[in-house]
Amino acid sequence: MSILNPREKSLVCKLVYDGPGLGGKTTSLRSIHTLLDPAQATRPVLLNTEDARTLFFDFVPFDLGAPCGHRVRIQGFTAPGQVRYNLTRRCLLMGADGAVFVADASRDRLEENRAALVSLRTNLRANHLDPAHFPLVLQYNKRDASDALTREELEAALNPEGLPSFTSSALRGEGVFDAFAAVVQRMLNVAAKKHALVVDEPLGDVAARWLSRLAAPRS
Ligand SMILES: Nc1nc2c(ncn2[C@@H]2O[C@H](COP(=O)(O)OP(=O)(O)OP(=O)(O)O)[C@@H](O)[C@H]2O)c(=O)[nH]1
Ligand SMILES: [Mg+2]
Repeated sequence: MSILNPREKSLVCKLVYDGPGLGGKTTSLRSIHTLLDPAQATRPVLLNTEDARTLFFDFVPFDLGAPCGHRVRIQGFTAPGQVRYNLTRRCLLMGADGAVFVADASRDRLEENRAALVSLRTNLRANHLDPAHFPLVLQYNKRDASDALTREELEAALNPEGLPSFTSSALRGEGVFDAFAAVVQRMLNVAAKKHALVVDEPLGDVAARWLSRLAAPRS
């Protein structure tokens, strides 16, 4: 759960990238890290198998500066996508403040996406987090794949709830940051409300604006 330290004026939130195996969670987190920390002052922690599949988790801390006078840090995690690591995914969601579901837009992965999304919601509930009110955004990755489903097909199959959704190619660094900014906005607004953090403008809105300015020169 988000931690507010009033003496240090800092807020720390936990963000988890979840989704089916090989969908592009690790690639997405690395792409955000490259944009937010081009000098690579912080090093991602990647706990992989030999063939670069996530084994436990990846971890990258993001420092979003001090919007509204409070230093905001995001602890970014990716879960291992392989079906057999469900218990690890469940544990990683403990105390999460937001999540990005990275779907694989490849046509033959639709059922795995569906199952992974159901599993994410089950794991949220197991952690006493209500999926209906939890800051969650969908990222339809691998839109560059030749057999990629269209945005409309993915929306119809995965998003009847109308959650915020974004198409992306993590490999090309496209769309990933938009999904990140959207989840950060929701997550920080919820956290600020929970901690009764009084600021002129919703904290998440200020952070999202700062993030979009940061991304602007690249688009
Ligand atoms: N074509 C294409 N390939 C991608 C994209 N994103 C990731 N990949 C590739 O897909 C493979 C898996 O990417 P990862 O980021 O390791 O996937 P993951 O979701 O972390 O996988 P697990 O850790 O096993 O759950 C790698 O070979 C990536 O280079 C994308 O947007 N387009
Ligand atoms: Mg991974």
